[in-house]
Amino acid sequence: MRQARIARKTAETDITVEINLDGSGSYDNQTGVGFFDHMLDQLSRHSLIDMTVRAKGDYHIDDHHTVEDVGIALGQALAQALGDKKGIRRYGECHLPMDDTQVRAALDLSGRPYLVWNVTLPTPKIGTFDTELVREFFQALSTHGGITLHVDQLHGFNSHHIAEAAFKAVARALRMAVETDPRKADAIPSTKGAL
Ligand SMILES: [Mn+2]
Repeated sequence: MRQARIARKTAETDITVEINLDGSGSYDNQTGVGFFDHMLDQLSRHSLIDMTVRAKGDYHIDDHHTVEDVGIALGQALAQALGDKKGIRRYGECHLPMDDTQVRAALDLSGRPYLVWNVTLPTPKIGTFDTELVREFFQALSTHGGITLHVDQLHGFNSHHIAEAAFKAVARALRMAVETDPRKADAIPSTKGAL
């Protein structure tokens, strides 16, 4: 069963994450940060990874620790659920249009964290949400999931659309990468024999 549960408690945040890679995109995400819940819902819905996230954070400071630490826990959950990565496609990509915006995501479940982030959110806030936290989330996801992740904004001028297109593009790319390749379901997809 490609599932994982991560509980992570620090002086700043208290987080639990449950995922099922072979899900149907059902979700129940409650982080105390409304826009971030909306983004996590997109991540689940468009990756078809079932996702339950509960987070309590030090919101009296700001939302930074909560968003970053959910990224850490979700990355850890992905790595754990993938296990030895036998049979997966490994690579995923997507060009995701959303009205004025197009974002491209390309990723490799390589075990080698690397984030390339060519995304410019034109406003500092989306509602009460700090737009710089979008990058913080994907940095944490990449680092703790062992994901080489490239996200490029091809165009777009609306911050909500750009952020949402980034989450949806990564979701679609993840869906592709975690899927089983029926032509090679019994092998780890690397000539090194390990990922
Ligand atoms: Mn939206």
